[in-house]
Amino acid sequence: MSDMRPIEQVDPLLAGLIQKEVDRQRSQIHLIASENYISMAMMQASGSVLSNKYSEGYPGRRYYEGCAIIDEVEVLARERAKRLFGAEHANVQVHSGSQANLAAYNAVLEPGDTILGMRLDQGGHLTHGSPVNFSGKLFNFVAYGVDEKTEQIDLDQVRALALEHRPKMIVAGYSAYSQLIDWAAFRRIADEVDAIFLVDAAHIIGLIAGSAHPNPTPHADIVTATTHKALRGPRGGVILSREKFAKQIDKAVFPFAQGGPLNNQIAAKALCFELAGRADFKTYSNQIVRNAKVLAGAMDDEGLRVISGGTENHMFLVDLRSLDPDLTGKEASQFLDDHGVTLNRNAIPFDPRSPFITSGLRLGTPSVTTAGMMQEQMVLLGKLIVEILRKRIDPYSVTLYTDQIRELADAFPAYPEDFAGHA
Ligand code: DSN
Repeated sequence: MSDMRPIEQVDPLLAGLIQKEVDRQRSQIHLIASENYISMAMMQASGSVLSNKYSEGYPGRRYYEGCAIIDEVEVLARERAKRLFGAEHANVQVHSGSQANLAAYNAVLEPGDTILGMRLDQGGHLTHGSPVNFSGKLFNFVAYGVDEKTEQIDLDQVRALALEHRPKMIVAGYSAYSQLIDWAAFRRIADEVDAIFLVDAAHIIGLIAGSAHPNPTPHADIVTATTHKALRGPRGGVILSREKFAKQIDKAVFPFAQGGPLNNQIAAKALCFELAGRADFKTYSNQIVRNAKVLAGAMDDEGLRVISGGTENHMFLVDLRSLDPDLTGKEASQFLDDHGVTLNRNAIPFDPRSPFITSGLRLGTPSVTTAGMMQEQMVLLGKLIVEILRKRIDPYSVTLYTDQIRELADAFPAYPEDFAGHA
């Protein structure tokens, strides 16, 4: 029989590290826009015996025996994803967002083909053409950006670049952009140049599930996403597509990009799509957006400039130079992490500083909303963050503000006090 002793007995060193991470997650306020807290049921699905099974192939067409139940789990996940987003096809085997993009590009393009995508330093993602990533090495990326004045996507520029370069694919959907995206306008541009329209919805997929953001699925040929951000599921990816691309997408995931699927994660995705279709998830995702708006407004009121004038989704960027021309994203994010608030530095549009230093911070509200914080807490949090940064060389003031941060974290913990950090 398998060893059924708890991890605390089998490997106290590792169990101790997991416990330390729970303590960190409980004691800090988390504003990293791509993170969230998973539930006990999600941990149980993700940590289940489904991890034991190899099942290369797809339901009904496997290379291993004993896959009948695994087939049911994968079909359940696929059907729930299709219903949730109104998609014709869903691939739930893809391990991550980056691999979703790797598979999706290779499903419908040839190496060397031109793709039009957003610049990484203005909100795009590593897989949208970075020269150090497979995307930039395998494909010829042409980049669009935001307008310098509005800091919002300039659709005229997107159209002009599309007409000039005739890309085979146009990519929309970003990692650091806080405005709504006009899916129909992108579709029109893609149709004009006969390009495939791919939406990378990794960041906003949870909002889409809860109807807090317009759904790109009716407009896009392919939608790639992750399941662990605002969607509050396990770490993993999903690809939604039109039926006509289904076979190509599936082949590009397995056998092109991956081997055996992570069946435990697929089970957790099935749970995630079920939960995200329930009424309380709609309330949750709308609250994420409300919290982001209030947090951005509170920081703006304190004199910290919010990029593009505000947010319509779960995140926003701030320009630290509006507080202090010498303050960098690196210094600010490290200082805040040391004083109870975890977030990430982020390049802002037309940032003169390097991506490792930056002039901005990115803030997102999925985690604090899961913890139960509402508008009232966002007003306080926004004010405290700005004050901590403004008074960072005054230890007495910083201590007063940090005490309030700690009180807020204690009042809205990520997990119960006695939780060991695993199912
Ligand atoms: N690393 C994720 C993010 O923070 O946006 C995207 O892959």
